[in-house]
Amino acid sequence: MAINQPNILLVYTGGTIGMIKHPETGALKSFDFNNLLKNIPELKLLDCNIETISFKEPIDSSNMNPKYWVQIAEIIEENYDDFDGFVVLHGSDTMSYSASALSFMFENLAKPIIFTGSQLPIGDLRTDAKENLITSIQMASLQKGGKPVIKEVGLYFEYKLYRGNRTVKINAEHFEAFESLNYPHLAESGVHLKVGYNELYKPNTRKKLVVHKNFETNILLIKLFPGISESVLKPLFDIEHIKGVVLETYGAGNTTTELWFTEMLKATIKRGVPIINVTQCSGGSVLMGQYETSTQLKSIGVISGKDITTEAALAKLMFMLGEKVSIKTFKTIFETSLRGEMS
Ligand code: ASN
Repeated sequence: MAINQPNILLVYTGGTIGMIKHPETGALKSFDFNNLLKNIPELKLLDCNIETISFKEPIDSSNMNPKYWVQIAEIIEENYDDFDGFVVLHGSDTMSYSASALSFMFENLAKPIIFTGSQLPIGDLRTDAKENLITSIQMASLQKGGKPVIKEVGLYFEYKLYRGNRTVKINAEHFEAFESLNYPHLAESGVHLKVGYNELYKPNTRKKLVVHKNFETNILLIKLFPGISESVLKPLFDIEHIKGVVLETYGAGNTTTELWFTEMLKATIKRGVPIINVTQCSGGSVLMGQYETSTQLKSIGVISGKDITTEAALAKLMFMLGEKVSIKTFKTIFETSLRGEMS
């Protein structure tokens, strides 16, 4: 390894970036990591030392789950002291969920963990994979006074670095596949790499890194729609082992005021099951009490997700339930920003 150059660990989990087309069906399928590296000789030109670790069996990120999150986190944890930054190659479909989850897992993170991937495989002539990968490595290598510039979980795609837990996948075709509507991007790649120093997360770096690995997956995500019925919804809320609910509501956190609905939520909260209110809108915030159609939610103790994304709300709920946060403090802690995921 060349000295005085940042050491970067590349973690390959799968995703389109490393896929090839099945010769008969034409469907994209994960391929091995060496194939991916062969396609980017440019990596040798970067001013950093790169080492790589791959999932034994790379996955399409639609198969992502908390067990894999722990696998990614353990790879990073085991190598934390030996590297200055980490780049996680991941399918774009669930990248925002994973980036959110990892942000909660790594408390007092003092180094960059940058998620990236691509819309076209690395072997494709018009691929977006090269730029995404190369610039992600450069972002992870950025240093000031011998210390990493980025000390959080980021997501880099199509010339922009975002805070991972603020992103959503907004397009299945465009190279610009992600957006962060409630928080500005952290950096931009043009002729120069432009870093928004004011936007970067500033953790307490004197505190020791703690890696949390427990997630509760017995939760519900319910998206409201006009006509949603008691007969369908009630049995779901009555499931005994449901530990938490994310409710995707209208606008600024509004719902139907029909009595059955409010009573159902009230009974669920009484059972000690937290209900999180997030908006279906891509941008903006929940503000319970702004309309009559959300006042009832506030009074029964529904938790405000404020301007959190659904992806980050799910990860935060699974994480906090996994950490066995007491029901007494659950609301206060959920409504507090833990990793810059809400304003
Ligand atoms: N299905 C792929 C995945 O998420 C999509 C991609 O990476 N662009 O693994």
